[in-house]
Amino acid sequence: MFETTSTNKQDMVLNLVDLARYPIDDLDQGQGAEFLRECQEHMEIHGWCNFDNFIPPKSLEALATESRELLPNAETLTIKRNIYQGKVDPTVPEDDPRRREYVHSAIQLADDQIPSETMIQQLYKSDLLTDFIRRVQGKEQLYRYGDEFQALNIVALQPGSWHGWHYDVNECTVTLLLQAADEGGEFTFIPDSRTPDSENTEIVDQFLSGDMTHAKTFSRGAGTLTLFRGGYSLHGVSEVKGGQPRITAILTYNEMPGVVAADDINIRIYGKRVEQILAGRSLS
Ligand SMILES: O=C(O)CCC(=O)C(=O)O
Ligand SMILES: [Fe+2]
Repeated sequence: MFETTSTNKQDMVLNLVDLARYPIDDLDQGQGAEFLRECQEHMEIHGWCNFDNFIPPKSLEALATESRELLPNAETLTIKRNIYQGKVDPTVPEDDPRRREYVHSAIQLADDQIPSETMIQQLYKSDLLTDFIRRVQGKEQLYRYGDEFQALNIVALQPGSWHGWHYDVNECTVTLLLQAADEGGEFTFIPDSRTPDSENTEIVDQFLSGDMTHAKTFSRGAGTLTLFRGGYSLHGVSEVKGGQPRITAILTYNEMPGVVAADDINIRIYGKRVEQILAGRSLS
């Protein structure tokens, strides 16, 4: 097990990440600076970066076991939403696939269900990791999302489940695959399918009608860290097949500090449990 007591508290990146291959603890000189430059260039050109074995097998096992042990406390959420996770543009025709609601089920731990002493929570809280992501995403400032439910989530998709197509509400989401599906469960996306001002509707419509020509997918083994612009890249996960769930940690970031989601959005995502927490607060 890894030492996480307060007397020996160090950035969890130093315990878990393959720093020989991904020197994110030393990005200002030599190999680290070269690595950062390559990542920035890749992000700029392709709109994503994929780091396989970012968490190498010896530390992944502990991290995956931790999540498997926490997941029995999670609820199964049924999430129904259109790709924008909000109101549909009224100018879009009635039969447009962009109006459709996509439904999926996931076993999901919200941030407040992931104790602060867990390795995954400490990895998320790592300033080295946040700063690496900030620099690859080319941001002046980047903060871990301030929302008490959404900041870090662990999501398990059971065989037969998928993750419906959507844009994230946040621009910047990072995923860490903790347990791969035996088959299927592929992260699938259209890099930069929209900008703050417009959307490539032709490609999006094609994708939603099942034509995957412009979709990007890559095989990701457990331990892979993926950066992309989730708020601007339509994405989801194909159906999980085989005998075991696909487990992923979702790490969210924001350019502004302390941003939180609206209560109704959190109730829509997390259901009754969060509704009760919020109702209890408004009474006191
Ligand atoms: O599990 C994944 O790879 C992606 C999940 C996702 O898109 C999300 O939680 O918003
Ligand atoms: Fe997403």
